[in-house]
Amino acid sequence: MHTIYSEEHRHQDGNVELFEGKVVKPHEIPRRAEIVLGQVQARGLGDVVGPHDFGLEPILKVHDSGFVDFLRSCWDEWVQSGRDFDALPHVWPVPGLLPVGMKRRRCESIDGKLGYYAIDAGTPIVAGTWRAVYASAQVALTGQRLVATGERAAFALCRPPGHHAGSNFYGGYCFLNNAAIAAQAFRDAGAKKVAILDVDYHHGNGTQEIFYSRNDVLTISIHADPRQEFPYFLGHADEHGHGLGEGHHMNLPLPWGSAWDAYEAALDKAVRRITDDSVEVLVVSLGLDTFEHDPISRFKLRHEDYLAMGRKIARCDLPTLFVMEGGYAVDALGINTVNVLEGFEQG
Ligand code: SP5
Ligand code: ZN
Repeated sequence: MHTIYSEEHRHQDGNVELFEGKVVKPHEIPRRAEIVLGQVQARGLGDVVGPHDFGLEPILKVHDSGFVDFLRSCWDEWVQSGRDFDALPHVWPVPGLLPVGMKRRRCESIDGKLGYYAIDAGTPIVAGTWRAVYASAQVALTGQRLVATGERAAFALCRPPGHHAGSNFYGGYCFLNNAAIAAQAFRDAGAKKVAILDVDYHHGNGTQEIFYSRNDVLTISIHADPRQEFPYFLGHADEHGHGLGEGHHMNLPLPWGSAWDAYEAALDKAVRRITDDSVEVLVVSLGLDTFEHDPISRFKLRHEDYLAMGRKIARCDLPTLFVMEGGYAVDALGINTVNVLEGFEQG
């Protein structure tokens, strides 16, 4: 299968992340994408191609225009306010900070805007963030085009990742929701029903939010239980969709320490839900932070489990776009990623 890759990702290179009470070097670093690209080439997965530029239009079908404007102008506003280090939020409009009965208001101050749009303080915005984020979305859209025009599968080597970003918020190292943008593009290219299967260790809260009230995009996430793990406030087993979307969302939370046996049972449920529906195309949010040696996660998947994961995803028997998400055991990230993709091609 083709891999879509852009070097623009290197412009997202933050200095700091607030992590477990400390200011640490970011886990989400440029070397992640370079390691994956290296494995794709070393194992001869297929040609590597650059992205086309589809512009802002397909992004604005998923994301609020005020939010996109904020991502584009944030760094300049931050610098104009006299700062020269990473832009991070430090105060949030929780309900008690609003007058009773009033909606939260977007503040003119850049600090207010950061708190308005960010869900966490782990996701630094730097000078090159928008460049990298825009290219990452175009990488996903280019993969979408390849699959929509007849390829069985494609691998969008997106960085930064996307699944924590919602229609009007960013965080969890994510800014624009690449998988959601691609899924919407499949709809706009004529697919009647699209499924997004999210196998990242963390719940795909942004993807859930974007499609929660819709019945044309089935969203399924297998992840660490939010009662224990980031993003904490969403991703529980009893969230099934709302209104028209009722029954078109599925969360499969698993406890810390889960290994392949428990994971495989959840993946079987997800595959059954997809094959029971009239889904025409599959988008996989491919996070590899379920790995046993991931530094920020607590699942126990091993190298060989990713081959089995790819074979199982192939059982859906659908045109499939893989979109890169998380995975922070950087030295193993390429092996685990390409294992899924090779497993899929064998399956
Ligand atoms: C795309 C993606 O994988 N984003 C992950 C963002 C996670 N950031 C917060 C991590 C907080 C980890 N705290 C560990 C507590 C339990 N081990
Ligand atoms: Zn993750």
